Amino acid sequence: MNAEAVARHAAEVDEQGYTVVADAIEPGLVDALLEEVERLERELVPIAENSATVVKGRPRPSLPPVEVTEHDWVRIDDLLLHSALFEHVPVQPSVLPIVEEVLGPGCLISWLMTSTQTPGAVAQRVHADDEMYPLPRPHPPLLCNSLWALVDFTVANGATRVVPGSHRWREMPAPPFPDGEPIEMPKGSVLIWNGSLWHTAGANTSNERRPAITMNYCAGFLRQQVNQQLGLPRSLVQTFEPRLQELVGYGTFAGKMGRISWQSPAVYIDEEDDVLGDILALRNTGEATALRAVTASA
Ligand SMILES: O=C(O)CCC(=O)C(=O)O
Repeated sequence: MNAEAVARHAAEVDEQGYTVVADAIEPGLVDALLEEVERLERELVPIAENSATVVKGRPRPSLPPVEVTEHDWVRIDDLLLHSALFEHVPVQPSVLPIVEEVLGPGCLISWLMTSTQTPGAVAQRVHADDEMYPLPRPHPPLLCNSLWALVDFTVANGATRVVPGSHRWREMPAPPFPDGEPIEMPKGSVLIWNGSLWHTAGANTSNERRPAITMNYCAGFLRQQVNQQLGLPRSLVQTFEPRLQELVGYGTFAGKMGRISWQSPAVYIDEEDDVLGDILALRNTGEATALRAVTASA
């Protein structure tokens, strides 16, 4: 995407709170992602549920199996953990530059998951993704979400609905909730919005599923909603391209935030052993000495 298009989309996010990038994703990748999402929905063990949500991921034998057909909204979290194919998502050249323009270059992956409205799914509560941040609104962009349409989004199948301009409101989303405007868009399009924008997944009144991927980024000075450093084994992160390693958190913000012993965590990615072992050994020696001193003086 050229600089002019990036600036135009970022300006739309600034002005109306959202933008749509048509034909953002190459058709072969969209089809492969769709296939992979469907495979995971078949193969992963559900680990958490509530009345309308199934979140799937790591097996938890203690939880009873959940029939997907009982539910109308299926989500799979931590997609980087589940398949190498999803590594294309956070670094997508038609999306990431727009997000970087909105949040700044040090932005991070906050979450990467599926959002599938199955037939009969009710609408979500109208919400803003940044509701949990205890800051007066409006505020500078903290989150920027991108929703990837893996099929055509229509009013009938539950296209995302947005409330234009609401990212500039002082109020938190509260009843009576506005209906919002449906964003109908062809398969392969990506809807990008400021995390303060009021929005919702629409009700799916069709007979077709509405699968999507939600790739959410946060500003580099914020805590990521999903813990990407503990949630992704280092042996897996070692295989990521450098930009993806940064996006999951192996870098610093403003040269300082996120550091380890005054270095970027990036320097530790490829170490097989505990690179902090030497420091730990010194700590243990120091502790033993200090303990002896305490015992002697007691
Ligand atoms: O799936 C959608 O249309 C929207 C999802 C969403 O709003 C969310 O996850 O916060």
